[in-house]
Amino acid sequence: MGHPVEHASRGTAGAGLPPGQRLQRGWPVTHYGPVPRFRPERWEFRVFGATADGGVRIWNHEQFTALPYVTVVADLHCVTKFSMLGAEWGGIPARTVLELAPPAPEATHVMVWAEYGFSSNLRLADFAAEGTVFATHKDGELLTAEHGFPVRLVVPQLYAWKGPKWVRGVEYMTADRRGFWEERGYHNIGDPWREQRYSYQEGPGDGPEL
Ligand SMILES: Nc1nc2c(c(=O)[nH]1)N[C@H]1C(S)=C(S)[C@@H](COP(=O)(O)O)O[C@H]1N2
Ligand SMILES: [Mo]
Repeated sequence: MGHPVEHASRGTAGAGLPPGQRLQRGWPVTHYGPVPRFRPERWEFRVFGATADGGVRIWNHEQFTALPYVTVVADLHCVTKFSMLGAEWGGIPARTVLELAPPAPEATHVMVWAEYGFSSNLRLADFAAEGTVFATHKDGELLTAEHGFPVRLVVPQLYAWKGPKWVRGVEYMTADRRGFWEERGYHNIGDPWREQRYSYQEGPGDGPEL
């Protein structure tokens, strides 16, 4: 892999299946729209919005993938009710992005942006959780195109739609705003242990008005 492993973290693996989920054999491909083509010379990872210094931070592919590499063992829970347990994700911790391109003190949420305008919103605390990782690898192998190469987000404690494949950047936000699926009927928070699948289940304070 060419990267030293800085530390391994447990993510949320080992906790079993959240309510209503069933185990899936293998690793299905689930997403909306086409698989984007990776163009290394045009690819960049952009951190923008409510940054601490008001600026924009950009890494090209070589720079981004040279950031410290960690592994996280975490389960993947799709809201359509299948789960994949015990994957070892390798990549760059979201915390590293927060350290190198810090948000303004007023930032409360992030929008993670992917190719074709796909997005998902997260509370800053979920983004900053120890297991949240911009994965480049799974089980020691580079991600394939359909699974998000070159970079996908893994947020172990939330449903998998909260982890965009083909990530291109992060927007720091001073108020919550809904991402792609959060605008289209899925829950704004998406905690699988509380079965927060659909927006009609949201309580006061769970998300912005629809
Ligand atoms: N860019 C993008 N990322 C996405 C999606 C998508 O539609 N577009 N779907 C999400 C959903 S609903 C799931 S379950 C996982 C599936 O990841 P996999 O195809 O690697 O199993 O990707 C997530 N990331
Ligand atoms: Mo999903």
